[in-house]
Amino acid sequence: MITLYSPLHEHHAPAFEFFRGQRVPCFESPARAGFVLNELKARGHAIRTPTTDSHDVLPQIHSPRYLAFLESAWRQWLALDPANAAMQPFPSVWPVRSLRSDREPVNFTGKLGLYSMDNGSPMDGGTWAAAKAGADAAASAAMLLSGGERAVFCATRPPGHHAGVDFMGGYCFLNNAAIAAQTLRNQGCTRVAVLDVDYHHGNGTQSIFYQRADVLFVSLHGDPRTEYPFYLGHADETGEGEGAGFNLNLPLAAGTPSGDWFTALDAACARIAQHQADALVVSLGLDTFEGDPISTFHLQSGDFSRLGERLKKLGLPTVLVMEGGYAALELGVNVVNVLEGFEGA
Ligand code: Q9C
Ligand code: ZN
Repeated sequence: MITLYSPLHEHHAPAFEFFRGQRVPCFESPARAGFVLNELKARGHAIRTPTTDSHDVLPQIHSPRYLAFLESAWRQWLALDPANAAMQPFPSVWPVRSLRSDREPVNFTGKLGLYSMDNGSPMDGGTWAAAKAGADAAASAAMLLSGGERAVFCATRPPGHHAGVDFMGGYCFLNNAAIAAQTLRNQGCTRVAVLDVDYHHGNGTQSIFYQRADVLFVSLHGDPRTEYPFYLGHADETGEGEGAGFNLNLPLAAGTPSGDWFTALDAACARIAQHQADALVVSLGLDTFEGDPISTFHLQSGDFSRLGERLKKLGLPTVLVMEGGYAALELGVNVVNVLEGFEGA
């Protein structure tokens, strides 16, 4: 299967994030995509640069004021003080319950909090270009499917599934999976399914499609009672309005054994088959891996081949978009195992 890759991701390389109150090197690093690229090349996979501009689909997923902020955030940060070039902006105040989010503050910190769900999404001068290149890859993959391609993988970073209509979060800025799904709809697919297998619930993707019946969202993930993002991803979230019945969450306890994970995957696939989708978008997080430094599931590298085989059996044109996965050394093997499992099935 074709992989879409843009080297622009390298420019998104913030130095640190906060972890247990300490500054630590970012888990979500350029090296992640480097290991994926190396493994793809070593195992003979075709790699192409994205060709479709996501400019027109972006405002179908994200709000104009959020896009305007994201595109100009680094310029605004530097305008405060040229010395900020060597610093990272982090939000420190958020419009939680009883505070207003309809008025955009003039103050940069005020805007950053308005457009963030956490303080865990470090930015630098290359963040917009990298995120936009990822969105372009997602749109390009959808276009390749409408041109008859069976499956396309987007080797994207930063990831996207925590980003909502008007906020960043969990290392995510633009929701690549949602952009792929919407592009498929624009290209004439009547029904699309998004399957999110990242360790963390895809709160952004769920919220974007929560009131829509045309895009089914199905996710298996660590139970939000104990796992990030904590405030979404429960089993009783089933969609609302037109979207009632078109959202399925399968939360799993921290530490869930791989056998139970694959049982949940079967339930997810059964719901997708029932949707009679024209196409599938997979939010491919690899942080379900045993060796992941911030997650608690136990998938082995060989299990990712089995995941690829199971996805293939859905029999749908498929876009796979890379999400999380922080055991960087093993990330390439785990990703390519999914792709080859899919191809071999
Ligand atoms: N600064 C994805 O896998 N952050 N995002 C933990 C706190 C939450 C993971 C560190 C993990 C987000 C796409
Ligand atoms: Zn994740």
